Amino acid sequence: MKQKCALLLVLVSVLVVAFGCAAFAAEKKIVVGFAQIGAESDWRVANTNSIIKACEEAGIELRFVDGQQKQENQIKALRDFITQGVDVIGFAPVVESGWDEVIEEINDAGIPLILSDRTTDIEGTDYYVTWMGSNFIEEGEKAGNWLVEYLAKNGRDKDQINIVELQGTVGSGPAIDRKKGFENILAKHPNLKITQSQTGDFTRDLGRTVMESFLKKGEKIDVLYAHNDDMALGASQAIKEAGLKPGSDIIIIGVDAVKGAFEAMVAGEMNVTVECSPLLGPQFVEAVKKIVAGESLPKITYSIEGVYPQEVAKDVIDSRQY
Ligand code: GZL
Repeated sequence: MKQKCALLLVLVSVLVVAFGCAAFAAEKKIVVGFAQIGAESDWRVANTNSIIKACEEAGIELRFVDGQQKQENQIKALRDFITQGVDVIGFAPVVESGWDEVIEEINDAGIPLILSDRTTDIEGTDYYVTWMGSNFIEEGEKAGNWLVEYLAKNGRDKDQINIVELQGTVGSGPAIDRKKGFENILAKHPNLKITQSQTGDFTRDLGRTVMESFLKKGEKIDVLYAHNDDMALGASQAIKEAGLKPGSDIIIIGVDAVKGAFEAMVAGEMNVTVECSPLLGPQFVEAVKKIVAGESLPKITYSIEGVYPQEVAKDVIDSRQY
């Protein structure tokens, strides 16, 4: 009899422990490390908010690091995530090069990597599970095509057009490819020339300072092509301070489609913005869940994006989410 009681006790204890572990396993939170570029623009802030909100809603523990636009800060964050043994790493590389060593460490640690927004120049695609973001070459081409159509509509398609360009962060994917895409279009229109080009590092302040230097040269400027709206809006400040009207004396082209660009277009101070969606949070969380569940994912997912010229700004501004 005693033996039967002892056996029963052991059986019950085993069952309690088993259920306890199962319950614990079922409740174990997914832990994600995200190495963000910084908070350099309205786009980036909207991107961060989207990722944080989506992780909160999904009950995912997000360990978020703001790299302050410095590669060394992002590399340190990535190494910390490896040490912490997070389940998944999310990463938006501030520039394309200089990641080989830390990416190898992530791969050696067996932690799945999601590239968000930007990419690296590392060969092949085996080092990450999936990348989500925009086709920056296409965005540059959309900007160029809009300019060609706008000039034709205004009877200026035969004019000699001088363009100044505010580039994004030197060495970043969007800066390299938005320039490439825009120049693909200019190659077909020899009367459209980039006469001055310099980085404004995607920030409003530097956009304004560099535009001041462009204006000080005293050369004719017909168009500003800015790789993001923040630099376009900063540059418009400099244009106004020089006694000129942004949006009419100088055509203003931006990228991102942030709220500030729509406000400027409604005021007649900007002509077009090419959309680049920062709202990657839901997509990012879906990818994390699929990785943890062992499901397969596409290597690349491009955001679906439009072009918003001044004439539609008033009608759509209230529906914009960022
Ligand atoms: C583009 C993103 C760029 C935005 C800028 O996907 O990487 O970085 O265009 C931001 O506003 O700073």
